[in-house]
Amino acid sequence: MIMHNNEIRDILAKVADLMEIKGENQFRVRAYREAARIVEGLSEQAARMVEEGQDLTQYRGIGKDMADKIREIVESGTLVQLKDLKNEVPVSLLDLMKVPSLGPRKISHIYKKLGVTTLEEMEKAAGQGEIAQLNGFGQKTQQNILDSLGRIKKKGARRLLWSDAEPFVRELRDRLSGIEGVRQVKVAGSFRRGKETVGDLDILASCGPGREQELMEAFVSFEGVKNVLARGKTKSSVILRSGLQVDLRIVAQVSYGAALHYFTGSKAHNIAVRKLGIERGYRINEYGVFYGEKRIAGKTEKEVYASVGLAFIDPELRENLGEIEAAEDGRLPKLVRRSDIRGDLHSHTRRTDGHGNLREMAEAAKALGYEYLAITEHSQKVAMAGGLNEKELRVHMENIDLINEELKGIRLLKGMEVDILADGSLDLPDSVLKDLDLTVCSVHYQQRLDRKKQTDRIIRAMDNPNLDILGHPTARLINTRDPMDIDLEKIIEAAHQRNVAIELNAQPDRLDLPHNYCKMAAEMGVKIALSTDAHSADNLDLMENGIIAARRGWLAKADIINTRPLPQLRKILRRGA
Ligand code: DGT
Ligand code: CA
Ligand code: CA
Ligand code: ZN
Repeated sequence: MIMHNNEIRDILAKVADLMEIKGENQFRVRAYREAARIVEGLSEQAARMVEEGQDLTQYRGIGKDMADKIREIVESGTLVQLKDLKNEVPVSLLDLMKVPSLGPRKISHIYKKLGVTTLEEMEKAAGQGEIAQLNGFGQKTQQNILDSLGRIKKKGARRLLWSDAEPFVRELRDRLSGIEGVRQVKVAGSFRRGKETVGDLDILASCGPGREQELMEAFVSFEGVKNVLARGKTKSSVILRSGLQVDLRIVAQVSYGAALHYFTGSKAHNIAVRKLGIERGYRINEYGVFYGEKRIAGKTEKEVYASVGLAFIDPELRENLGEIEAAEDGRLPKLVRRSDIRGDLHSHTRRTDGHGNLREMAEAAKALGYEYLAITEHSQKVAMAGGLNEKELRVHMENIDLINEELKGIRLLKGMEVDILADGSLDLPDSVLKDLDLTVCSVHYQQRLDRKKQTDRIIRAMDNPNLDILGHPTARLINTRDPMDIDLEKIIEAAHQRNVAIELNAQPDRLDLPHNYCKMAAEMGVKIALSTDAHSADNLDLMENGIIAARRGWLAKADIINTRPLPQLRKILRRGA
């Protein structure tokens, strides 16, 4: 199994973190971080490029040295430099990076002053008030650290983001399908349901008679396997290098549908379906649907559902959150598909914190078959990213006009990601906002206001008719930052009254609006903007990821504004009204 881009990224990022903790030159640290970012965003496999002898320095931000490092990672699975760093800096310090308010510099400071090297020692130091005493820390930071530690402990092991599991799934599926005699290979479990994070992977295979042993043998001996937890005739479990557990089950073809249904879950959904079976006198398990000793269904999932009088339910809906009732009443949504999407409504270029220029972004959007792409740079409040003031925005708008004159078959929309300030006002004057095609308005600062203040702040922002789309509404970062404390139901209601659309941000660690609220919004008639928030041309591909999240949120084509042709989209954005 070749190194995935995400694995290479993790090693580069680890080196950057350890170097920074150690206090090495900022420029060198940044080079590793930049390389990590680029590798993550590549649409091709870096490992394959290395094998084919392609030149990685073709990517801006990867120099000759860094290309050599990446080759070393691909060829040896690690970096000598990483091993050296681990000898110089306690590697347990990297665990402290899970605390959102702690970056490498703060960690280094705490380590040097207090000798703290583990989460436990950190908890002790914070509990005894030692952190607050340090220069530049204070009570508030100390409390944040304690809160985060509590959360980390509660959550236990980190779950892998869906998009980080995806390359492993693709590779395992390809390899297993390629084995002679193998008939079906599907990944079930939370991955198939498109859950934001997955605990482990559950693969189901079927094969011709007598082929089982060969298949199991091939599975447990992949070079990406770190250790084998169990090896049996019909079930084996392994841990991959990345720490991800994978279970492979071989099932008979007559049972394949029943097994796929059972192991896709969720458990709550299975229980509800089984109950419907019991009402009809059926027994439903992973082997099939049985009436007495007679198997009445099980080859396909469709058969299993049909046996209890239901239409096929898309895996993304199987959480027992109303899908059974909807199937009974014949009102399951026709879920949105990738091909329904006609454009992207949130993107950044290198004018602020993105990495492509206007033309590159436009060409990439065109290559995806889009009709339009909104360029939405940050506003002035986000100084770190070089956010634009009114005058700079005017110049940027002119640049977009110029590019639009030359472009064929794709239209750049003049947008802006405008900060929602603490009092609910927008970061740029209406005089310029009204001249844009659309705005995405988001909270980036002061995310810890109390529930009422935060909710009021957002609703006040929506009072401004120049707010078209509420951006990443909860500001959560999956695995690293909790959602803001807000009354989302009230906000969705307010969006409905004001005819504001809400974003479903497709960044893999955002997926914000969360799925249960997508469903709520759609039920209230609030429209969703499904956007990638792309910071590079490659990033526009994250729409695939967004589609899965949208489907988990019960969204149909009609619920999403960027399924509309441009003239209709303009009408929906109130500016067109
Ligand atoms: P994960 O791995 O934590 O992200 O979540 P899942 O949903 O993949 O859960 P997992 O891997 O423990 O099990 C896969 C599926 O197998 C699960 O979604 C439903 C089914 N399953 C597992 N245990 C049970 C059970 O005790 N009862 C029923 N009805 N189904 C089960
Ligand atoms: Ca699983
Ligand atoms: Ca499992
Ligand atoms: Zn943002």
